[in-house]
Amino acid sequence: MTIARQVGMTAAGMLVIASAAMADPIIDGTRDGSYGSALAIQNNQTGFGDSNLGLIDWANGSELDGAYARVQNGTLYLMLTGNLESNYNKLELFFDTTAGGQNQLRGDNPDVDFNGLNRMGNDGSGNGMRFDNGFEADFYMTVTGGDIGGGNYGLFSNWAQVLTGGGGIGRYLGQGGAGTDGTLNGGDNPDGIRVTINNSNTGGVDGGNGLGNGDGVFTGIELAINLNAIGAPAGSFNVMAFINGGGHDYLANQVLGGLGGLDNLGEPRFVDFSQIDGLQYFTIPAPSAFALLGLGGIAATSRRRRI
Ligand SMILES: [Ca+2]
Ligand SMILES: [Ca+2]
Ligand SMILES: [Ca+2]
Ligand SMILES: [Ca+2]
Repeated sequence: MTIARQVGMTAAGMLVIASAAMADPIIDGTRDGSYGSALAIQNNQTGFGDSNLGLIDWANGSELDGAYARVQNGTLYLMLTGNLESNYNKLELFFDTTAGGQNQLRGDNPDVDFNGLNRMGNDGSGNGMRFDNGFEADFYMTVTGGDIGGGNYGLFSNWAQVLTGGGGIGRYLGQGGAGTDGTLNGGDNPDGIRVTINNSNTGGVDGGNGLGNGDGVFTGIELAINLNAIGAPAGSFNVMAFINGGGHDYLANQVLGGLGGLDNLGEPRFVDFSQIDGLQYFTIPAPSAFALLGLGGIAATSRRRRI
């Protein structure tokens, strides 16, 4: 009887572990245990304000403390811990998922978010933000939030192709909010991309332009991106994330991977990440790595079991 009960409990425990490993992260702005270890941790203090409000929606500073991801069931779940100041500062995301793309941003990309993508690109004089060597962006997303009137907070997101020869299509994905399931309304969002924010972090890096440590933060911006919206990558791919000013016009020192103790970078068109030490992007493992090797979920479950 005792042995049977122990066997039964063991089987039940294994089922719990299996389901925890397989469960999709919940889009709510809080980092799920199933994300596992960080893919990038911030190493730079923030020059865009160290938020101390502790509110789910409003924040008085921006920082990117860490990047966490899972690829599961055809979806990239991406968790960027930190804050996005609710003054319409921007989170910028670039995805290098397929062959070709742009290592230096052109000036004739799709007009999204008040032409914000092209605000970082070539103004006709041959400038334009330049990525690390080998990073050739294929897709772009941006997220922003602030007062939509009456003291209410709104979150907004846009998406665009970044084609080798420019042009292509862009979309306003819609409006969401803080602490939601990420649903975006009123836009053109055929792949059902979801994004939300929990802006309540008061830890992570502090204010300044020296070295910082963004480890141990559990809230921020969380996205669910159908892989079809970013070129349906079958293998590993690279992502970079940074904070930009309200007009996509002033690059913060909040970049993942980090800058290693630099001041805000300023005019995006003059920024050249290949000239900044370290890799200002991070790598998302292939979907098969999450499914077969148990990256993230099983490791996190194992840690919990040992405690
Ligand atoms: Ca979550
Ligand atoms: Ca590419
Ligand atoms: Ca902070
Ligand atoms: Ca670099």
